[in-house]
Amino acid sequence: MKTKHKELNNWIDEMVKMCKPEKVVLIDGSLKQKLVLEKEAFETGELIELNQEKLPGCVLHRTAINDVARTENLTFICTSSKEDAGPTNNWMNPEDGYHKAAEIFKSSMVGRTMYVIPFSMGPIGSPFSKIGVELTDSIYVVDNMLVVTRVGQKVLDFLGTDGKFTKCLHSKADLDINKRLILHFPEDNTIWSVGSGYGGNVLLGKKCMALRIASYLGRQEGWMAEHMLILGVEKPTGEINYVAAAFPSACGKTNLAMMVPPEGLKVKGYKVWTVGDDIAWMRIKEDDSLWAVNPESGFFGVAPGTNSKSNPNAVKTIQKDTIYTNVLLKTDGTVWWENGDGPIPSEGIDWMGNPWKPGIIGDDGKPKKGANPNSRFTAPASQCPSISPRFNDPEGVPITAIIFGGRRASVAPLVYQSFGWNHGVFLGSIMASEITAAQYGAQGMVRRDPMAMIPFCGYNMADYFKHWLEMGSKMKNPPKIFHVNWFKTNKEGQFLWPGYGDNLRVLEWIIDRSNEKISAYKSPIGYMPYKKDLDLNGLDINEEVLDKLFDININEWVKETKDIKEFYAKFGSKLPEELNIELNDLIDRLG
Ligand code: GTP
Ligand code: SPV
Ligand code: MN
Repeated sequence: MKTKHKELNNWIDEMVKMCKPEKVVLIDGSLKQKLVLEKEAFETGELIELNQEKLPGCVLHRTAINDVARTENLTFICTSSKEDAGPTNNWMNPEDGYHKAAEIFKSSMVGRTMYVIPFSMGPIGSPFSKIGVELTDSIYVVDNMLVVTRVGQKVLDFLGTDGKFTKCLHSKADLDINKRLILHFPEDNTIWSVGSGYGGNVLLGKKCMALRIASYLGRQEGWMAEHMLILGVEKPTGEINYVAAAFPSACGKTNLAMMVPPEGLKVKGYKVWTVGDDIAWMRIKEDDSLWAVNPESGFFGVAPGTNSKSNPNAVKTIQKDTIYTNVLLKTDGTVWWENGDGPIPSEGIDWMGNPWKPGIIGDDGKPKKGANPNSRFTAPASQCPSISPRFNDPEGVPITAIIFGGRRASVAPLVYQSFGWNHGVFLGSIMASEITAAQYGAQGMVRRDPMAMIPFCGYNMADYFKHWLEMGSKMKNPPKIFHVNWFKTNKEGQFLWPGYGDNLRVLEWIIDRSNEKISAYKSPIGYMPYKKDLDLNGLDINEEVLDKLFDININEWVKETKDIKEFYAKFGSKLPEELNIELNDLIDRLG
């Protein structure tokens, strides 16, 4: 297999020598080739063909039981200097990284095929876009990359004979958790991932390239790669405001990006447009404001909880040409997950491949789930009924507001606005959220997760904060910055806010504030809404609950500032002084 690109050819040759595949196949992006590969995967069991009448073009894949989420503890930033990776990343020096991983990659593809996937993150040829090439021994990876990125000959044509690209190498090897490494070499524009078959670890265009490597490049080149959804809210006048929102994994990005206006707000005639559900690349344009593209072309969404009520657009998106991962297989060859549509099936095959019935008890004494809590669907963005007409616009969309948010049972109110850009960066830097099934770790534990980037920042996070501050100072019209929390609970642990479509009520306030249409009151933590300015039409919510949603508990916040101080201390003198000033101002305002 030869391309016109000499450096690419040499690199492939070198990787072939190490991994020793039986053959090398170029992925051309055609449907014909995809179908041939899927057929092969049905024979080996790597993929299961689903009921083609009910779910045309859909397949199911089960990962290894110990390989169902990102493994942050096995994910490294390999820079020459440890300080460049910073205190929030695992670090390895590049030489050690290559050496350790090579030991596992060596002969890992014997008897297998190496697939060469040329892909573009962002519309091909857009000033935002970056090219990557992933080498992998997994048809599941090929199938997913065909959906979530733009793949094929057209990418090679664009790359030409000497274009720049990110070198992405992946092998399942033995899927042994003790021989699993997800390594990033930002200085070499290279990613090596071995021993896993799970999404975020192996779809190397996504978290590895479009966030870790891209954030590193963004700092050098003066743009931003963020863990953000992008959506547009259109008024009947045709005016569209686009917002970008950073929430940690499994904290509501996909749901907010695809939301449907709730009853009661429908009379206002809003349309919501989905631009992206996970990643935003943002640049300052000639008009001195911030513009964003979604570098992906499909969704890799959380299945459990997705149903026709919570996310009707997602349900419509995943009826065809969708890859399901770790969900329950029903006897009729369709799929199901907890809190999905339809009745709980009376039997099926669970995500581990075992016979399942509702209520059967697992080794931990709890009822076994049919679908893994981090089970996923992979579907083309083009199939989403709310996909923005500007989804493929190489220029992106202008961002009116940036929203940060976490999953907090207490402390953070439903919504508040920063006093300005630097205070907004501060709000991003102090984000905290409960750990979810999207990553291995103590579920439910609150951790600091600045800008939802703690697992994805490809360099020293103190420098990342500085980059954010500098980007703001370069803009005449920077977006306004907000913080939201859909997940505040009562004493019984029930959510106080209905969430999902009703979040539009909060977005409406955010957009009006950004356009300076309404006033707000100053609280110690930021600007808060007057209750009269939140449109609660059609929502059954009592005054007491509303008060709880906006309550600022001074004691909790004082405790919070102590925790923030501890977190900031990790960065030592590298922490931008602006953030210390913001923290001290907050402490003062809290009294
Ligand atoms: P990743 O794809 O892992 O990055 O997750 P995500 O941020 O896209 O989260 P997603 O939208 O898939 O939601 C994750 C979980 O949170 C699902 O179980 C949703 O049902 C739930 N969820 C999403 N939005 C809301 C909300 O507004 N309120 C409540 N209570 N739950 C929500
Ligand atoms: C996340 O965990 O934030 C995801 C899933 O979106 S993964 O692509 O696996 O990282
Ligand atoms: Mn998502």
